[in-house]
Amino acid sequence: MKAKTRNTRAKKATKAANSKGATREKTMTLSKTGHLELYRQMVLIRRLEERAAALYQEGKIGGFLHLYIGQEAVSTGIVSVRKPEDRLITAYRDHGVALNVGIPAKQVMAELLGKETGISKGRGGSMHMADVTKNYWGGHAIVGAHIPIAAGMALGDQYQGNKGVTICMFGDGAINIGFFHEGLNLSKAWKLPVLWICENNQYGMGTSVDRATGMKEIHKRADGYEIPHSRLEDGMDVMKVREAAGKALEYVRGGNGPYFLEIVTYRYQGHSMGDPQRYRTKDEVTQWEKTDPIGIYNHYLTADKVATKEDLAKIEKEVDQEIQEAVEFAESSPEPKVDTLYDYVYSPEHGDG
Ligand SMILES: Cc1ncc(C[n+]2csc(CCOP(=O)(O)OP(=O)(O)O)c2C)c(N)n1
Ligand SMILES: [Mg+2]
Repeated sequence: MKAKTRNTRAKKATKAANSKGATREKTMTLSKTGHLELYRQMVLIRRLEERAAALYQEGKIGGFLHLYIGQEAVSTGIVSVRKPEDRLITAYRDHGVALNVGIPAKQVMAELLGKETGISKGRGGSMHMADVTKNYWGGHAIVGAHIPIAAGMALGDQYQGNKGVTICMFGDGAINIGFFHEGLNLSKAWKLPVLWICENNQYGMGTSVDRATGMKEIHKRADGYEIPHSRLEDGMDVMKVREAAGKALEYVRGGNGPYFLEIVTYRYQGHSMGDPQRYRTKDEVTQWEKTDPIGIYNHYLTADKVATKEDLAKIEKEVDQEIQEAVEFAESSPEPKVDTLYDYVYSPEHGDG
């Protein structure tokens, strides 16, 4: 991806919103520092992934690489209302969440390059980033398979009387998988403290939600389990995500059992690298680019006089520097040694030694 395309998407959205004089209802209050931090995280995700895409083209990243570009407001808004005791688990489009929870960019980048210094010591790659010290339980490649794991973690917390709740994020493609129904059913039957979040980015690989799912509004699936639910139409606005996730978390924290939140969003890049994207039109992508989460947030922050253009430009510059350092760190880091192949692998044959 060329540097030119990367900046224009966000800038176009800002410009369009500026010229329309777009306004919005102020939702939750947040300090200037808080707003700038959310902006920084979204820019960090985007810039890291843009560099990752380029490194992939150079053959420095192997395997799968699923980019989160376009969806930054979702994970950023959710993580901003999460408490440290809340467990978080997601699917394979996980770089955004990894950065939001505070895994340093250099460890994320090193993991993408399969280096020993990566957050999963180079064994996980793009789809398997986790850091249990941050209560972040990964990064899961099998569609929907982490849903019962989330139910299990919530059961563990309930059993032990812990106060945290479990936040489980998954894509629209996970809702027709058996795991989904098993997990949701048990969460209701056992009144588990879990927040189910479906990131509806309109596609599961090359299949649109309309073609794969009979029900138009995914959140209504939760009715089948008598789990309360809602849908956020504008998942491109980080403050709206923050508000919706905040309310849903309050419900779950109140000991009321599970809640289901659908967040509508869009991914600008293909499913993984090398996706010819024949399943959608350029026009459709352009329409969604008008609400680019970074561009729109940039507009609101300056229009509402929360931040100046200079404040935001300074953040972007700092992020560019951070990404540059992350790339240098990752490229100069060692590969895992071959004789450590069985380390961190549970196998009765090899024991745990
Ligand atoms: C059980 C299972 N079946 C099929 C696949 C292949 N697969 C990988 S991603 C994907 C689509 C998932 O779409 P969605 O849940 O909407 O996530 P998104 O890619 O949109 O973030 C599929 C079918 C898989 N990884 N696991
Ligand atoms: Mg999807």
